[in-house]
Amino acid sequence: MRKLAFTALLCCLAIVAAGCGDDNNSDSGSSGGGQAADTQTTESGGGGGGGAAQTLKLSADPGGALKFDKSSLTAKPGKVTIVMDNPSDLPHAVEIEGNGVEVAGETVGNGGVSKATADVKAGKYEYYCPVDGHKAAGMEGTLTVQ
Ligand SMILES: [Cu+2]
Repeated sequence: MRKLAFTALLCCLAIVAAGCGDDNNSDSGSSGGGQAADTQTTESGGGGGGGAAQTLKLSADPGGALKFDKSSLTAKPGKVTIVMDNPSDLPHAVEIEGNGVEVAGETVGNGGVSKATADVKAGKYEYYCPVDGHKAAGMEGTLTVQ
């Protein structure tokens, strides 16, 4: 009886662990038929994921100017999340675009946080605020992945 319950518990843990590792290791290298980047890979290996997700901090201009506090960001290939704080009185969001990737975060008001997560490869991407007119006004930057 005891043993059965314990096994069930282990089973749950294994599922949780697999769920975690799942997202991190998308670059399993030369396994042949990789196609779409967003294919859900089910990896059986437990243990710490290789490429940890990266978080890049960004902030909208607190004074209400249509710009971010950084005009360039760098990251390594893999999963990247841009987290943008919005300390201004205008609504803003952050979007990552380039090389077939286009991910927009939520548009948030004062005190809000907009997040955009993308799986990126080496190359240049842009990030910008998708709110009407903001990008054109200069609310944009370059994300370099290398
Ligand atoms: Cu904006």
